[in-house]
Amino acid sequence: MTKTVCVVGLGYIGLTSAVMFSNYGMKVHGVDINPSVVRNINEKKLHIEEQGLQELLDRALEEGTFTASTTPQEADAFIISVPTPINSNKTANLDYVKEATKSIVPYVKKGNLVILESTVPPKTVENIMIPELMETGLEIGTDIYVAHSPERVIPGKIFEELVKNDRIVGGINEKSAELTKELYESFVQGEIHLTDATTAELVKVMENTYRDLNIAFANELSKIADNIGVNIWEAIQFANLHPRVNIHFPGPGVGGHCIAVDPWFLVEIGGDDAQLIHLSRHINDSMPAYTAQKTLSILKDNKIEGGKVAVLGLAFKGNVNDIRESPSITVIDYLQQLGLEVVSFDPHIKENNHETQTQYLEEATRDADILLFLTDHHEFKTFDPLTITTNNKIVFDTKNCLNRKVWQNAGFQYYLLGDAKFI
Ligand code: SAJ
Repeated sequence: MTKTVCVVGLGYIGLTSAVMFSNYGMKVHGVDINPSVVRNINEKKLHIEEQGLQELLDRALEEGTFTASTTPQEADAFIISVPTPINSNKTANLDYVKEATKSIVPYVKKGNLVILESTVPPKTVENIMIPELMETGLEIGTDIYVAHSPERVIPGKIFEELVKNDRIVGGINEKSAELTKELYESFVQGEIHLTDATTAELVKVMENTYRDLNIAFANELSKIADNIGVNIWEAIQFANLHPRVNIHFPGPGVGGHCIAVDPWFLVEIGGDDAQLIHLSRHINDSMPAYTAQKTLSILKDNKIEGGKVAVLGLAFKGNVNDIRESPSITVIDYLQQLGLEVVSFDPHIKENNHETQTQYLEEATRDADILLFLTDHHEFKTFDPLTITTNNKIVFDTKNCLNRKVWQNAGFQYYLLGDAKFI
């Protein structure tokens, strides 16, 4: 039975998994190449926002079941959980996976298990990790075991989903998969399904690509609805009453480090066979420009030339403080290119990450000609429009997160993305 775990990469997935293992009977050592991340963690300061994380980290540090540093340590199992971004030409950047694997080589001993958690293009375990692990001089598959155990958790509900979700575990051989299952069973209550590493890699990328395609469909529908006088949100809700239909929802774009990135892995390896996936990426990437253009049209419709936009929401989605690949940033760029002045506010992002950002709602809205909601944070849903001072009373809701009646009763003109009554 595995007793010690070394987790490489202390981001959303690495850190949350590390504190779970350390609260469920393992002794865990976490590694991050960024010394300030390590320093903060050791001082119980979080660099990421996730419900329940602070308590679990505090307990693990106090009980001594979790330590963190910038270098790996010997352990029974190694878990690699590092970013897998895309390069500017949309090809997968697997440098972090390669470097992280290299970094554990001096510490890997006979009988150890090495698990990749990061989302990767199919064949990464085989083509990138295995050659690095061969440097240990140990026999792969008999001396050391290797598996892919992709995470499936949604930011905002990570701890609930880490426990409850089923997991797909792919080993380079049966023993590798079995050992990985045994390790995760310490806290996973969902079923753990075993397969080979390449299948597990493909399954994970397929899941996120499914969501990207579905959202692209919703975004395309929202553009059609804008032109024909239909509220797409209502239409999708009705369509989803069909027992075999589950259309996702439109918005100002698709962000985050997963859904907007992983489909490119399939485009890269699929080439001409991945046309639908490729097109969906383009549709979703077209939404920030579309949103900016609609904002300008609304202003023009109200006889406002130029004007100031208060952008509400910088995070890539509601109730997180993560701005990676956030469509809000791209929307702001387009708004500025269209000659509009922008001030932005996000109650979840406590440090100014963007030149337009203010920490004060009042400062963002005071002289605004339009309030542009780009993220469905719960704080926004409960805003009382009567308490908001603006220059013009116009609101554009791109996430269907506001109560139309409440805003209209407060004297605002309410516009909804994907609602033709629009303009
Ligand atoms: N979005 C829409 N319309 C929707 C749903 C989402 O426009 O109907 C947008 C969001 O606003 C956001 C983006 O899509 O900008 C992505 O958000 P998300 O909530 O769909 O996904 P992530 O990136 O937070 O998490 C996804 C999850 N994958 C799936 O649901 C298949 C999660 O389970 C994965 O673990 C995670 O990717 C990951 O790490 O791969």
